[in-house]
Order: sequence, then structure tokens, then C-alpha cells
Amino acid sequence: MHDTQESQSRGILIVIEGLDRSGKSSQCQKLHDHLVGNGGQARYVKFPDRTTPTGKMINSYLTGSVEQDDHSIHLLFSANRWEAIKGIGRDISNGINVIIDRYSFSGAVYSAAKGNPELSLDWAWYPEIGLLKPDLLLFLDISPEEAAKRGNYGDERYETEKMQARVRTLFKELFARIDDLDVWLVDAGRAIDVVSQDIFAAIAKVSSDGPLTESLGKLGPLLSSTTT
Ligand code: DGP
Repeated sequence: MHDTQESQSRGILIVIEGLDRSGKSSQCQKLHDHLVGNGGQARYVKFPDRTTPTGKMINSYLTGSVEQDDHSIHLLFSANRWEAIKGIGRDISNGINVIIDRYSFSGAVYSAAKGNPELSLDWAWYPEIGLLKPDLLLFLDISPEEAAKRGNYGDERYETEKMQARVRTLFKELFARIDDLDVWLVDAGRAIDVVSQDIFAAIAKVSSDGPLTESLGKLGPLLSSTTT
């Protein structure tokens, strides 16, 4: 696999997205262990990072102990990514593969899914423009009904079937509006090891040729009706 070759000049940037309880965190950890087990270097980054000052405010919001204006909390989530991005870029340059558990895509769709008419998907995407564009985006696809059957569902603010259904639709709209993004839809309703095998196969196809200079750009128009 190219990610473990000694000649590799940089690491790859992998993002794993999905609904709540789609199994992202377990799969990120398994992917991390897989890459390291194959002799590569890897770092697992989870957003929101609840340990930083912005992350602590986000955590209070998600666990329901404080209320926040929709726009304000949205920008805090984005700030939580911006404050980490230089470090991620440095690691990539140093040959470390970085696996990110939730990124700008969650950032835009969870806020837009609230249904606030003043917080559209386009508005929500704007603060993400300029962040590093991943080499590969894996979307762990699961129905909201299936996700709701999994452990600890409902603990946090966005964990309702209605919200998750809107989030899923918006994820697909967003992916359709981003140019040149390598998105792999993975059926996350299957056994954990079966899902991992699909993820490892996808990673083996990613090329880390050339510098990671690309950043996320403006959204394009929605050309198809894939989201309805
Ligand atoms: P997690 O720690 O992966 O369970 O994520 C916590 C919750 O926060 C989850 O419901 C998804 C949501 N979330 C993650 N990132 C963002 C973001 O940037 N903006 C908003 N509005 N919600 C987010």
C-alpha cells in the first residue's frame, strides 16, 4: 500500500463522516491501528475537540447545559477546526496519515438541518472555505432508524430520528455540490469488521502524490435530485 511506502513524501488526509451512532469512532480507531500495523504513521483527530476552550463551550451546548444562538454555536464549531488545521497540515507534510472523525461536512449539515431559515447550507459552508480538502471522504451510511437502535442513542442534543433524517439528506446534497471530492459511501449497517474491510480497500486506492495544497472551496449548484 502506498501509505506505508518509505518513499512517501506526505501523509494522506482521510475524513470519516456519518450520522450519530454510525460507528465512526470505532472505524477511525480501527483504521488508525491498521495503518500503524502496516508500518505507517497515523494520527486520529476527532472534531469537535472538546478539550480546547472552544471545545468546552461546544460540549456544554451538546450536553444541553447551556443554550447558544444558532449562528454563534455554528461559528464555534468551525473555530474548533480552524484552530487545529495548521497542526494537521504539519503532520501531513511530515508523512503522518491523519484520520479525522467529523469535519466541515458535519459542520455545515448539522447546523443547516436545524431548519433555521437564516442558516442555510450555503451560509453554513462559508466558514469552512479554506480548510484542507481531504484526499478521501468516507461516509458511513446508516438509516436513522437503524442508528436509533444502537447503544446510548439520544444522549445528546441532535440525537433524534427527525434531525438525523434531515442530516442524512443534507450530507448527500452537500457531497453533490462539492467539486473533485473523492467520496465513498460505505454501508454502515453491516458488522463492524465487514465495514472496516471496505474502508481499508478504499484507503489502498488513495494517492498521496503531490503536495496537499488544495483547500475546500465554494459550493457548486445542486444539479441532480439525489437528495429527495
Ligand atoms: P460526536 O462527538 O462525533 O458524537 O459529535 C457530537 C455532535 O455534534 C453530533 O451530533 C454531531 C454534531 N456536530 C459535529 N460537528 C458539528 C459542527 O461542526 N456543527 C454542528 N452544528 N454540529 C456538529
